[in-house]
Order: sequence, then structure tokens, then C-alpha cells
Amino acid sequence: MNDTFLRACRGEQTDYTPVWFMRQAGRYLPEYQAIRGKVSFLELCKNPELCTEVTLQPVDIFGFDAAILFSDILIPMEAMGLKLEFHENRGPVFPDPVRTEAAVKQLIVPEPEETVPFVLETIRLLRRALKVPLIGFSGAPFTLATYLIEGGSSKVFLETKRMIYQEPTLYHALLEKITRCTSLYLQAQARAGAQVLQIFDSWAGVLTPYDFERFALPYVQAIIADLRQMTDVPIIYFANNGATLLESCKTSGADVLGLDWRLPLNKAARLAGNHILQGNLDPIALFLPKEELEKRIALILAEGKEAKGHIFNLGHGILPQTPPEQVKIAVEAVHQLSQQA
Ligand code: 1CP
Repeated sequence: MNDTFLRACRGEQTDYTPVWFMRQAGRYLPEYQAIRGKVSFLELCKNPELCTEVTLQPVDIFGFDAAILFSDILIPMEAMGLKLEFHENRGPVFPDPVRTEAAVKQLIVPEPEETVPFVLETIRLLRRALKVPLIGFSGAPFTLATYLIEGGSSKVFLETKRMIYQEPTLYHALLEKITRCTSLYLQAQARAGAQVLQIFDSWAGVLTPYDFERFALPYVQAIIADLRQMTDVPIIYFANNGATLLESCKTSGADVLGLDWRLPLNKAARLAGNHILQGNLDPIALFLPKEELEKRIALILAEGKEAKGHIFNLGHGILPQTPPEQVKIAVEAVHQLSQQA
């Protein structure tokens, strides 16, 4: 068992800097495309054997130090009673957006073992197959709410912010339900065997720091406080585009803070205090020539030394256009350069 990543999450010394990439299983891999050619995305998410296979692919091919459960942040939202579709090239769609009191009342807080048994079964299968730690995950309530309120992806988040500003009571009622659902969902993942949990707040960065502290962070704090009651698995909180939110994020309760590429790790370390940092290579830096890519990686490793601990990652998910051989170069560079240092 390679427990380097787990040790780094706990703030222990490691022989080298562990590395994994957000969205490391997925469309940039021909091995993933081969499976997706046969089943839809939702069918894939609900098939534990196939989910296990695509989770293992990047770990086997590139030697990542952690695996992340293959699923999607919106799977438990479907379990709340919503219709969810994935449209080719458009991403997730909720045909009936949640914008009224009646719609919020209709949502159920699902029992994970009953409604998403395939996720928990995937975790159990993976724990038997893996030689590196397994990361479970969820979306953060604010990020999840944007999909429900907008009816899918968004650029300006007008409907979400309109609800926050004009109907804060309704917004709070919705977020409370999503928070309860997410809390149970992550607890079930820990019980099934997830060894680390990451909360993705992909759209946190669209909020002002003032609104983030009132309308996003408290729900994350509640989930983490619930988790701390029942498990000691390390918790990673990733607030994307969150350089201006970092000081607030210190109070999330997470052990590790994920960072995008907009702030160097050494500066982040000064703001983040006693936290381990995860990040923060620009995903498009994977398109650099080998030597340049290695230079960027060396720089991030050097900057990361100023943090309490460092886990190497991208600053956001890997892009589908990324050449797999560049991923190989990056993982090897992190391992080698961090050993020398
Ligand atoms: O066509 C396909 O094969 C579907 C593409 C795809 C994949 C491979 C989607 C649709 N989701 C996923 C897997 C996925 N999603 C993982 C797998 C595990 C891994 O990391 O290897 C994870 C962790 C997620 C999480 C996720 N889904 C996030 C948070 C992370 C992030 O990138 O910010 C978000 C925002 C989603 C929503 C989503 N699901 C899929 C798409 C295309 C999107 C984003 C749409 C948008 O931009 O709003």
C-alpha cells in the first residue's frame, strides 16, 4: 500500500510530494473513451464494475498517488428527486429548475444506501483493487445549488444570485436540504471505505467574499462538522477561483485547502496558516514543451515548501484535449523533482 498521499493529508513527512489530478479519469484518456463509446455517462456512473475500471485507468497508466472515485457531483442531486440529463457537448441539464418554495418542498433528503447504492458499491470494489488511497467526493452546497437553480451550467449565475438577493429565505431552505443530503452522502462514502473526502466548490469564486461567507461557507462548515463527529478521514476543500476567499476558507474545518493557479503557493501559504495546500498547476500548462513544463512543476514544488504540507495537483480539472503523454511527464517530474529537493 502506497500511503504517501494519506500521510501528506495528515501533515506527516513524506519521501516525495504525492500527486493526483482533478478529473484524472475521463475524456482525455482513449481507454475511458472506449468505455464511454458503449454506455451513456449516466449509465457509466451507475455501473460499479465500469466505474471501478475507469477509476483505476489513470492510476495504472500514470502512477498517481491517489485514486478518485468515478462519479459526478450531481448524482446525489438526482437522488433528491430531480430529473437529470447529460447532453453531449452541453453538460448537465436539470429540465425542471428549482426556483420556488413548492419545488424546494418537493425535494427529498435521500438515504444514500437506498438511492445511490452503486456509488457505495464502487467504493467497496475499489478498496479491494487499489494500492493507493481512495478519495471520495461531493460538490459543495453552493456549487450544487447553482446547477439546480440555473437548470444546468451557467456563466453569470443570474438566477442563483437573484435568489440569494431577493429570496434569501428560499435560498436558505434549498441550501439546507442540499447540505443535509451532502452530509449523509459523504458520511456514507466514509463508511463504505473512502479514505479522504474532497468537497468541490467549483463556482465559489463567482461570489464576493462577503456573500461567500454568508451564502456558501456556512454550509460547508456544517458538513465538515458532521463528518468530524463520525470519522477522522482527512477532508479537502477546493474553492475554485478562490484566491480572494482563502482567508475565509481557513474556517471551513478542512485539513487541506485546494488552490487554483491564480495565486502562487508560497503566497497562499502565508494566508492559509496551518493548512496543507493542494495544487496548483494551470491545467493548460500540460500543453507546454517538456522542459518548460518541468520548470513550472519545479517552481510549484519550491513554492509549496513554504506551506505546512503540499499535495501536487492541477488548479482545476484536466481538459479533455490534454495529450496523455504529457500527464506521464508531469507525474514523473513531480516524483523525481520532489525527491531530489
Ligand atoms: O461525456 C462524458 O464522459 C461526461 C463528462 C464528465 C465526466 C468524465 C462529467 C459531466 N463528469 C465527469 C466525471 C467527474 N465529475 C468526476 C470524476 C472523477 C475524476 O475526477 O476523475 C468528478 C470528480 C466530477 C466532478 C464534477 N462534475 C464537478 C466538480 C469538479 C470540477 O471540475 O469543477 C463539476 C462542476 C461537475 C459537473 C459536470 N459534470 C459533467 C460536466 C461536463 C460538468 C461541468 C459542466 C459545467 O461546466 O458546468
